[in-house]
Amino acid sequence: MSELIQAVLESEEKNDLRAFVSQLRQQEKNYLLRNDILHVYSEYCAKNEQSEKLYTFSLLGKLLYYTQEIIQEDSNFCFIIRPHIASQEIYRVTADLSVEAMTVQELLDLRDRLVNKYHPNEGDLLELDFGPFYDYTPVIRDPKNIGKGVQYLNRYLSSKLFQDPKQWLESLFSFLRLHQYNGIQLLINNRIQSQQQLSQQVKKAIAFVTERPSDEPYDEFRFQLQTMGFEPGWGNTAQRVQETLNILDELIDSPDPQTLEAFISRVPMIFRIVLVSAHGWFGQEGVLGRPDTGGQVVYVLDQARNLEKQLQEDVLLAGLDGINVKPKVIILSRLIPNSDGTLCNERLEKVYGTDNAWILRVPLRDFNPNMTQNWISRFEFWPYLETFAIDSERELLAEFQGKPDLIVGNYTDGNLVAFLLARRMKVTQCNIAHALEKSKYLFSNLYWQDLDEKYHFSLQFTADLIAMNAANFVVSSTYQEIVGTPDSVGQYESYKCFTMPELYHVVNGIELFSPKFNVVPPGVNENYYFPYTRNQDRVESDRLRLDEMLFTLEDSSQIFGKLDDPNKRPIFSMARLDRIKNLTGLAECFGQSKDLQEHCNLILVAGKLRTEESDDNEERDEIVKLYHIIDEYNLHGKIRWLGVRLSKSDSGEIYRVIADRKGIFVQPALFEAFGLTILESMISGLPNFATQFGGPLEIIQDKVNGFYINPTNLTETATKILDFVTKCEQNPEYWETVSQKAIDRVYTTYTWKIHTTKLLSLARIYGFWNFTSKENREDLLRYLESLFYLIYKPRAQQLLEQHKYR
Ligand code: UDP
Ligand code: LCN
Repeated sequence: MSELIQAVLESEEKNDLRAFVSQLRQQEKNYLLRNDILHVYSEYCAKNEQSEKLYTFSLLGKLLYYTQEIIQEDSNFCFIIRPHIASQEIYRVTADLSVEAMTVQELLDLRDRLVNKYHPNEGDLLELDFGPFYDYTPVIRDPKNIGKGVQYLNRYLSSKLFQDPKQWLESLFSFLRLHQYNGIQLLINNRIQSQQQLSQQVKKAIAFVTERPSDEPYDEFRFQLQTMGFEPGWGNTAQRVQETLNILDELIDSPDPQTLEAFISRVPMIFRIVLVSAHGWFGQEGVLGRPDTGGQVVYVLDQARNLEKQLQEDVLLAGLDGINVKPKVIILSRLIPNSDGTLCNERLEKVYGTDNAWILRVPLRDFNPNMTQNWISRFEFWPYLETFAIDSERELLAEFQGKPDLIVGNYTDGNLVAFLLARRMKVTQCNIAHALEKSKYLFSNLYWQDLDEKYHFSLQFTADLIAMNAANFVVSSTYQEIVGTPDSVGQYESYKCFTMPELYHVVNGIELFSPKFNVVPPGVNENYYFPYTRNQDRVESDRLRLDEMLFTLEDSSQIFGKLDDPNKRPIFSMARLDRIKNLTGLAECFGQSKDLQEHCNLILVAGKLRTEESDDNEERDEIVKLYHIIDEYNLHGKIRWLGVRLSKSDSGEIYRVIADRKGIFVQPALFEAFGLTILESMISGLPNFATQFGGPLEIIQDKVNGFYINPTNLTETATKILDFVTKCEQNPEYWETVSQKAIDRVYTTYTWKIHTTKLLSLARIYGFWNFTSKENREDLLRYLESLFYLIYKPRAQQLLEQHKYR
């Protein structure tokens, strides 16, 4: 990119750069983000005769397209350029247009100066740098392969196997001896004493099983195999055992990535899984739509169910049912004594539709009953996590009668608990962010001190850094969650380099090219969410009841608004009432477009109707704002706002009822990490108009199976919806086509079966890697522990002090 700046300077466009910089100088803001930069540039271009050419095709246009931020200090400008995904270059451009590269440290100092928090005379600030810990681990080279960690790792491991077969086969042999279930030895016993013997015995065993009828059950030849050195775990029939042994034989002879993956994926090593979803409300009924409780709960419950199912299938196939292997999945959450009619005060609750998946709730220690007996916002939860982890460890050991094989954290708090548990129990740790708040709240790090009273981001971002670096592997729902798009920074990427003024500087917060990152999107629960056309699976009385609730029922306790004409096409949205979800933005967009109101009604399902029922700041603000918009644009008669908490089956049927009326779903979030409502509504057959900021950009293919909207551009959004609606009025088949494509998209790409198969395969391969690699993570983990004890914990204790007086 320096070349691009150079090219601008050496071309005729140097004068444009000079004029643009002088225009920048007239801006009120001295910190411009990409949108601001493009805005100033388009204003600049508009004055030019060849404005279009200058904006789109010039060298300067290209340079500014890649510029994420411009910071003005005195007469100089700092350009932060992102020439490629996951890369950053920083330049100082002076008044006379000389350009020099700046270091990350200089940039962070500059940002501190901008908020008057730069105090060099008081000594240096703590600088966090995780770079050195990744120096001795493999890294992906091409950014397009970021998020395909396991593929890379398999290639890396099998090439090692190839280069130094003796050492690696030794490791493989030791790894195979490791596995047990409740004290019962699996795979190989001590009749096989060396790696050479293993490869001889494998050939013998193959010859033995090949002679047997392919469908002969394992139990009938178990003892013969045992005398050859093989224990349960190879397969449930002669054929399956033969296949598994063949794969191992091939791996020993000529290792390649596919064979390695195929073999490790069959190793029976995961039977007990913990999914940590620490903050409340975690339950199966009556929790969705409350603050903090949305997709994560849905995701974790579905994941638990499907993991159990997959583990059960794996156990059967591996021939382990004969020795009574019973997989168990525990969702670990907090117990909330004052549970407001939910089951969040119950210690143990079985997950519906499973044999052995449970929600285990562990109470917070009673520091101040006002806090610990009640729901606490996720932003206030930090002081309780360490003791929660200590108490949970005890309970988990008792419930499992031993250690788990995998700990999956969810969201910052769950990930930190997963780190503490994994460290104590020496178990593989997986991170799932769901949403990283750092990129959700603009300037959340730069102004952390101003926001700390409400959000405590200093704790959250420190916890994020600890957990994401500690994790053996990270599961993300989209590629852009890790490294964004060509023009926007990814959520994990935003942890790469940032300042927390007066607290610390992060010069390298995470290695985005590490193979620990894996994109594994979630699915939808197909029992509840399915196409509206599947009439045989729908319950007519529910359909009628929900149709009435959505469009005509008068019940002011939970429904606001009476429609003048309930038969207009419904524009539907459902979300928690937090600011980022931006339901108020959708109401405003609808309010500003008389045309849209002509053709459609707006139907919102959104948690609550009254501020006095809410104990969440953002939720209260949003409620007030929504009423204000309804009045301001006089939307009475055109909008229904349902403050209901739906059961799972009702929430599925609601989308279908909207689809019966050929409605559409709008997801107007200012940023959406992934967006389960998009999958739910698509599989139900609803054409979607979803935010272009975040995950929906990967779920939907624009104008094929849905549409992108820019929710900050109300006029454009209204026009897009109106165009679609008019097109459907002229040609009803258009709605059907988009609807069918939306359904197909989910079935082909977003299923829990795909998710769990991949997740378990990751858990096994990363487990194997940890075992075989001589990589010593202890130094990294010690560094992270220091952060935890020296930064996180004292701050958490300060917050606890404040909580004592609430
Ligand atoms: N949901 C619900 N009732 C509501 C609001 C949301 O049942 O009033 C459900 C919705 O069906 C979806 C989840 O909560 O399953 C929201 O997940 P999403 O990923 O869309 O957003 P999040 O709330 O996690 O940010
Ligand atoms: C949190 C969010 O904000 C959503 O975008 C996701 O869909 C949900 O978690 C599940 O991962």
